[in-house]
Order: sequence, then structure tokens, then C-alpha cells
Amino acid sequence: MKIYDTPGFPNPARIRIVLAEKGLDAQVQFVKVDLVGAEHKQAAFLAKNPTGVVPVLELDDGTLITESVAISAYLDNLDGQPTLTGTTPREKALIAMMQKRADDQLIDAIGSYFHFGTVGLGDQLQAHKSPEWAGRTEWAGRERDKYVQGLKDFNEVLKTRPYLAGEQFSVADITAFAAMLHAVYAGVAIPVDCEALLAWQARVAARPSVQNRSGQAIDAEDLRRLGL
Ligand SMILES: N[C@@H](CCC(=O)N[C@@H](CS)C(=O)NCC(=O)O)C(=O)O
Repeated sequence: MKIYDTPGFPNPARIRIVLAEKGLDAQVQFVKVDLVGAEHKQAAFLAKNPTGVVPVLELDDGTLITESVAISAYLDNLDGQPTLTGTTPREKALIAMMQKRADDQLIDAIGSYFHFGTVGLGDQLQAHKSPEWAGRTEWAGRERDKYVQGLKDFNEVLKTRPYLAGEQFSVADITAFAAMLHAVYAGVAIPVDCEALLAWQARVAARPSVQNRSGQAIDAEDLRRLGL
């Protein structure tokens, strides 16, 4: 199978952590998409994912799977022994609930702020973003505030259990962790009084799958083009 993504970016990181958790790296061929150069907004990539974002999973039979939540579920269930998406109806429901919250309140919110409230990925890509939205700094600020409120809500959850959906590490934790990776580039810090969240972040960061995942860093050339 092939994964079209960009090393070091947050949604790709979700999949790379899942691959490391499941020991599947060797079965995947990574194909780099040039996000900074807006390759994902060109016809060839849009034919694979009309929403124009990475990651995309392409199976050997040509099936295309987009959306990190769907790709993660596919990879987790491939060996018939899911470890990240739950097994019992209760586990599956709690993980799906926290996963949806992590998408809405954290990774999508900080992504919107990054693209519309900061310089984002630079001029070449911003030219593909709707100009009327690019001016919506007030809206982008609300997305940043939504993210920070999400962090506070998750901090409350983590006062009661070690991982977002209970006793077990799950895809919800991976999504929330990736959102915080993204927030670094958006210049938004975790509030210092979110102690349970900070302790959880350190626990997740220490996992072998997170430490040893492939493609952790943004490519040097991309960093240069982004002025970082
Ligand atoms: N809902 C998608 C979001 C994917 C996403 O936003 N990916 C980012 C990279 S982290 C992207 O491709 N951004 C490019 C853009 O917004 O133009 C998912 O879960 O996979």
C-alpha cells in the first residue's frame, strides 16, 4: 500500500504513529506530496482526494481511502486485532466520541487558525485558499480560542482517566497529540495550569511509536521555503 503525505505535518503524523503502533511501516511506501508548493491543489492529486488534503492511503487494488480517522481504522483492523479503535461496543463508542471531539475542538480548530490567522504555509498555498476567508482574522481568532477551550476540556477529562477514552491509549489520543504538534507551528501554547493534559502529553510523547515513528521532522527544504 502507498501513503501520500508530507513528513512532519500533523495529520500525516497521526497515521505514522498508527503504523508504528501496529508495526506496519515496512508494508507502506510513502509518496511525498509538496504541500508548500501546493501540489495537493493540482489536478493529479485532486483526482486522488477531491478535498485536497493529505494523508491519502492507496491500497494495492487501487482503492483510495482519505480522512485520517478512516485510514487509522483501516490500519488498526487490518490484522483483525484492533488496539487503537476499541473492541467492545462501549470502548468503540467512547473512542469514537473522544476522537470526534479531538477532531472538532483541537486539530481542525488549530488548523483553521494556522491557515487563516497566521502566514500558514506561505504565499504559494495561500493563493489556493478562498480570498474572502483569508481576511477573516476574527473568525480565525475564534478557532484559536476554540482550540484553547478544547485543551481545557480535555484537561478535565484527563483528571479522571489516563487516556482520553479510558484506560487504553487510542486514536483519540493520537489525534489530540497531533493537534498539539500543529499548535507549535501556530504559536499557541498549552495553558500552564492544564497539568493533567501536560502530564498526558509527556506520557504520549514517551511512547515508542511516537518516538520512533517515521518522518517526524519537516524536510529541511520545506523548512527553508517556509522561512523556519
Ligand atoms: N480531515 C482531514 C484533514 C487533513 C489535513 O488538513 N491535512 C493537512 C496536513 S496536516 C493538509 O493537507 N493541509 C493542506 C491544506 O489545508 O491546504 C484528515 O483527517 O485527514
